[in-house]
Amino acid sequence: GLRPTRDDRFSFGLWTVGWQGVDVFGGAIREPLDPAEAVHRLSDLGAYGITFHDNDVFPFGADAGVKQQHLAPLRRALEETGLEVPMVTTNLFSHPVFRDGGFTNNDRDVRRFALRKALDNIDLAAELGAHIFVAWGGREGAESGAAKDIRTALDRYAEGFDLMAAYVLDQGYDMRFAIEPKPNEPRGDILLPTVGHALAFIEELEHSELVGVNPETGHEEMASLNYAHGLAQALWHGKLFHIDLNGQTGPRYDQDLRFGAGNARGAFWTVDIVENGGYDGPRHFDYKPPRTEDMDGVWATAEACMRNYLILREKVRAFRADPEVQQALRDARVDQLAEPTMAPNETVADLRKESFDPDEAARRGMGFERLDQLALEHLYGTR
Ligand code: GLT
Ligand code: MN
Ligand code: MN
Ligand code: MN
Repeated sequence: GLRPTRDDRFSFGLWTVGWQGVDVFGGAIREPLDPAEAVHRLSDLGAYGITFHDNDVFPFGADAGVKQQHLAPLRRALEETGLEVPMVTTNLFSHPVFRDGGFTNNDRDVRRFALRKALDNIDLAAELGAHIFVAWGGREGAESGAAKDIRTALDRYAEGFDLMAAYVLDQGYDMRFAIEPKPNEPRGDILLPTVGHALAFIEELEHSELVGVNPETGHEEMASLNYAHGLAQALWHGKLFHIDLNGQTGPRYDQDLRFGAGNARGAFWTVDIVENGGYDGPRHFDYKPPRTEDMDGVWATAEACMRNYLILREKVRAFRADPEVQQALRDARVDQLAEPTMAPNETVADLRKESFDPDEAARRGMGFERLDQLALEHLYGTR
């Protein structure tokens, strides 16, 4: 059905429904949202979990006492609702000290401070039972040329992940890291701008097995990339540790629309790969309720994220179960792609002696458009 249940494993960042609407051109248009209230509301709507940055819950610079004061009502709300905290992340971008980033800041003191802040929050994440620690390095980047030596910055970035990974191993935490790529905004050019960049970076890390990616719909689409393809490649590498679902309309600023808005066709293929590609983590929404909305509008968007996911899940299931689609898939030779190009004991010599008529093969249409039209008709609701 279209009613979310806990088994659907929908989660939301506290910063999503809690976004006060501050943007480059204007200040807050909504009151601060109490994290405990967010937990209760999201629970009532059918979510199974919430995620947060340290400073979504307690203020920057809070000492141990102040931290606990802010954490107590959140813990109580989690207990009352049974909601989980599958993922936690650190804010290394809002405070002015992070104007040039955290782990890759040119200023060594700031880098050391950023590491301490992240490590403290890893402890909290472990305590709350989170198994994923997201790292969005939104301020790790540059607007200018010579100010940032990218190769050296990547050394420091890797040093940061190596330290955090060694720390979780040392503490015996069951925790993995998920790097969230983004091409730009707030920096002119952000380091690890796409899923592909992040995957390559991860392979250079000391504990690469503990590090994967957290791709966000809008961030890949800002780079004109195909989000579903990015998810598929991350899965292929065994690196899809977490996902940030939202909506985006092409390459422009980061819109963070509710999931299913924006590129609806992309959302269809996103749900298809998430459901059928072997991903078993939370269906996490990272979006921003538009500034036009009051709190009723905020809860309407949260509900819509889950509802749109479930609508698309039904459509994807119907598409995959449709006998005409199954025939069209065979006509498109999708099954042939699964067959290795070389048979088990074949050699290059076998390959060479085969006769082939390229002109005949070149006449075979692929039948992709008919297949794609069937998908669109499932999406548009005519099948
Ligand atoms: C910030 C960013 C998101 C990240 C969050 C995690 S914070 O809102 O725009 O894409 O996922 O740090
Ligand atoms: Mn995100
Ligand atoms: Mn975004
Ligand atoms: Mn965002």
